[in-house]
Amino acid sequence: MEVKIGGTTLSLVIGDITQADTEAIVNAANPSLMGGGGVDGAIHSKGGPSILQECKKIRETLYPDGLPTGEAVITSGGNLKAKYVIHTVGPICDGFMTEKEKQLLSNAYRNSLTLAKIHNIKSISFPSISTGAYRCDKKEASKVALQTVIDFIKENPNWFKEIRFVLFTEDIYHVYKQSLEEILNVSD
Ligand code: AR6
Repeated sequence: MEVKIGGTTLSLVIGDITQADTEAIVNAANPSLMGGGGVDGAIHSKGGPSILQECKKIRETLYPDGLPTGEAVITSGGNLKAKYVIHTVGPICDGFMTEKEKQLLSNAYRNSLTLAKIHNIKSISFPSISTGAYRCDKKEASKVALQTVIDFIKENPNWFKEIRFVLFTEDIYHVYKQSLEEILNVSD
């Protein structure tokens, strides 16, 4: 599914984010920035050891206590097609999301987009942050993700050429598609 908002294409696709050909991809990391399972594991394994090296540098300099939830940092993309990886940390939930968890998830998307803009990045792919190991309700997380991205596009018209959600399964793709249709109908 694809919609145009101002000069930006917002697209939803089913796939593996490590294959994405956007300038940047976003990693659903944890505060250690030392890798893990899910998207994080896939990005480090396909991207190669240089990404971890850069993450270690970031821990030594900017964030000795770990990357706080909702914040974002950038490394190169190593062997990936994407030139950059933006690492962010979503909230850990227990199913349905509290207002605080929604705010933290929104911060993770917004801070990733802001960092991309600072680095002159015009196309970016996101996974569905916090809906795997971090167990946030998929429907609620999809609404927060999409609304945050749409608000950013409206505040920064014509900055991004494409913002893409690369969703790993058909199930999560359909959750995002339904949420996007609901958000667009309401705002029409
Ligand atoms: N491409 C796109 N989406 C993927 C891929 C992939 N290659 N692999 C998994 N997903 P998760 P979280 C989907 O657990 O919930 C890690 O261990 C997956 O199906 O990767 O934010 C980190 O180190 C799900 O829909 O991220 C952290 O400790 C979504 O990506 C923790 O997990 C997010 O699942 C972060 O948990």
